[in-house]
Amino acid sequence: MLSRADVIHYREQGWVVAPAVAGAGELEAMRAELDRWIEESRGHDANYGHDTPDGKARFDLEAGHGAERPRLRRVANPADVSTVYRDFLWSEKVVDLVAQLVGPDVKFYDCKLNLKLPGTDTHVGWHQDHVYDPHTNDDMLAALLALDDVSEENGCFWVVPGSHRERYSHKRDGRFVGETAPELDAEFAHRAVPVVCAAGDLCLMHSWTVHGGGPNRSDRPRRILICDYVAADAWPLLPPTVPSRYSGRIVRGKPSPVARLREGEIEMHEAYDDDSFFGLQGQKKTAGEDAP
Ligand SMILES: O=C(O)CCC(=O)C(=O)O
Repeated sequence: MLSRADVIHYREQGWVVAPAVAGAGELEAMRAELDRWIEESRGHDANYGHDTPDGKARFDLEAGHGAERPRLRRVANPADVSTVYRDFLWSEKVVDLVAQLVGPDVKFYDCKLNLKLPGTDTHVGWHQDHVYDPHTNDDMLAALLALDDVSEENGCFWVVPGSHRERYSHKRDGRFVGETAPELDAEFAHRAVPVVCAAGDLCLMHSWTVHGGGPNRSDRPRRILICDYVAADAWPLLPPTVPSRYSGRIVRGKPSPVARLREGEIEMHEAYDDDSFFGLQGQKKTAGEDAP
């Protein structure tokens, strides 16, 4: 359960960390599954796993990836292909936390594993998740589970407190680029705080909170599981950017026969071809492609 102070922190700052949500056994099982995928990636020289609802690759590789030095950076919707992930993300203890912030009725939307393995350059540009998957209202959040101890050294993500009340364009020259304008980088870097977590901690972050992060400069992996949940009465305004076979599934409470509308404007974007948001944000350094 989140305390009253935790809920206030989320409402005021746009994020909060619930400690020790995943137990040692769950972490071990999730890491073992992921280790198997990293091993499997050694046999591929380009993004692979097109058994997804939109045909995009489930397994996204950074440039420089090879059998000797695997650089898997993203797995789209691990819950679609692994009961270990599905069981955790739909567990009562997790959806109850989510429900305290967007509930009582909650839908699963999508999930992904974001990896910053030692020696990779993976970084994440400043962005707001809601822009990727606009909904009729703002009761939507990302739950980010640390699979490793996460610090500034191994590339923790950074959040901009209070930015969930702000709106920024994620377009450049009219084209969706999935990150805010470079002129804002210094301001966000100044305002942002690092989300330092122990393995098993779960950060709950509002879908409008500006966040991003730098590369892993350590010799330790930084692996996180990210899951988007929405209130049952929040309906998508665009097709999901990372569609899951379970997108829209009720994981707590009951379905809503209505869409609740929030007054205001939301920037809409065109569909993009990249397998993951790393490519969209300009990190074209995907295995099998030339770096820009
Ligand atoms: O991997 C990270 O550090 C953050 C990922 C992220 O911002 C996202 O997937 O929206």
